[in-house]
Amino acid sequence: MDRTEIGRAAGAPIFALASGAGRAALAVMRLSGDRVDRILGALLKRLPEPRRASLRALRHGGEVLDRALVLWMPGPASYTGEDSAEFHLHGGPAVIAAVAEALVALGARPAEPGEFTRRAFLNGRLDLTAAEGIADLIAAETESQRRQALRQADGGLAGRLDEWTARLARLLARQEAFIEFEDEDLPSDLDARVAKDAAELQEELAAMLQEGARGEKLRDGFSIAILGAPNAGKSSLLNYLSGSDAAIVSPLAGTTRDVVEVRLALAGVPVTLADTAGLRAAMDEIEAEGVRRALQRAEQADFRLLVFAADAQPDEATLALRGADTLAVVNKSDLGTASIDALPVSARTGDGMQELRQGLEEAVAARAGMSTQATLTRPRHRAALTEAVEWLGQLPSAPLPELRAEALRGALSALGRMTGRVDVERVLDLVFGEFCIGK
Ligand SMILES: Nc1nc2c(ncn2[C@@H]2O[C@H](COP(=O)(O)OP(=O)(O)OP(=O)(O)O)[C@@H](O)[C@H]2O)c(=O)[nH]1
Ligand SMILES: [Mg+2]
Repeated sequence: MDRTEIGRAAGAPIFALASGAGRAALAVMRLSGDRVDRILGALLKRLPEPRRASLRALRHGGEVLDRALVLWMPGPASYTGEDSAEFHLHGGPAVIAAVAEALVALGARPAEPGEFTRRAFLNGRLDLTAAEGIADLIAAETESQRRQALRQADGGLAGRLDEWTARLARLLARQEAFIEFEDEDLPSDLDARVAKDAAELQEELAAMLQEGARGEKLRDGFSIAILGAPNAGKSSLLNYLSGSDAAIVSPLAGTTRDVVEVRLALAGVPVTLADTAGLRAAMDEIEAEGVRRALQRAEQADFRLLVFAADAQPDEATLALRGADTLAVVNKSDLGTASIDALPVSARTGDGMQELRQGLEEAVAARAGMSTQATLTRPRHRAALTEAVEWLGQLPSAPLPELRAEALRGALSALGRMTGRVDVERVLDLVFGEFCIGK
């Protein structure tokens, strides 16, 4: 859709309950768009002082609907950039319904999901990555998620992207100058310098792609599958680690059939820990399906905890899963010593469990979590950045200066898509600024 088109349609007054549904002490109703001043005027008789909380009676149809704290925030210095207002109502459903009805009668309509933030973006109040940061902040479950989301909402990612965009734009400016003023006395190595700087930039972007995997995992959560022979104590370990009774434990081999999941935080990252059916030649169809699901989980998980038992020979099926992204333990260390080199633990006595938890935390921390700088958090970012890196990768082999400029332009617009700001004007400013063309 055309940006200006949405922008124009965005002016209609919208409202929504900003607080959760259900009975609560307070309910926050939010209103934004043109004519908000008139709607407020109709409900309150006169507008309150801007940006000051005032306790006012909301009146409609000759009746007082509620006595509420009212905030009047004229645009453009509001969240959406439009004229906005907030009512802190009493939180009963009837109050909310009455105020909503009055707002509709006065010409506002219920907002669609994300519509306030969408308007904020269209009005230049925030970029796309900051908008995503706000969504992530609302969904954040752990401290690290909250920090990452807040950093992104505050423009941390956009800031890094802006820096690269500016550097790319300067490169493009130099490349364009080289094309335009080839006959004039520009430094002769200009073209080569552009190529060298572009290669440096490409390396930095590629490094961000690498570290971005951590940010994405922190946002989406990390998955660990517990695998091993029947009776090795997988379910006991899951219960111990999660401090719950989520999985059934029994001395019968083949107890667990379904995948049993628990959620816990390790190293500040939300982790899904999955207990699976013991790996063996199944006794019946149901168990066979359980083993199939266990192996599928082993493949999908970000990390695997392999469980052997001190009182049994290591089994081939579990041994076969050893490799990268795995940690092996020998459970039931209270019953004997291991015949395999792996961390001894006991779900019964708790021996080695602290080391196990630490090992898992380290594994998670190495693969997911906060980066020192704002980083990628979504597949959308990864796709755009990958494209930018690919464009820059084409530069060294591009035979003509025009094609090199084309590659730089491609990289610029890929980066611009991430923030939603493809700022051609600024690129032109740089072109004309840096070279004092016409001097
Ligand atoms: N002595 C001892 N027994 C344990 C330990 N951990 C688990 N067990 C016992 O081993 C048996 C099997 O434990 P589970 O946790 O059900 O084993 P599992 O690997 O989930 O087994 P399946 O679901 O059948 O694949 C139970 O009787 C547990 O009480 C341990 O550290 N020491
Ligand atoms: Mg089990």
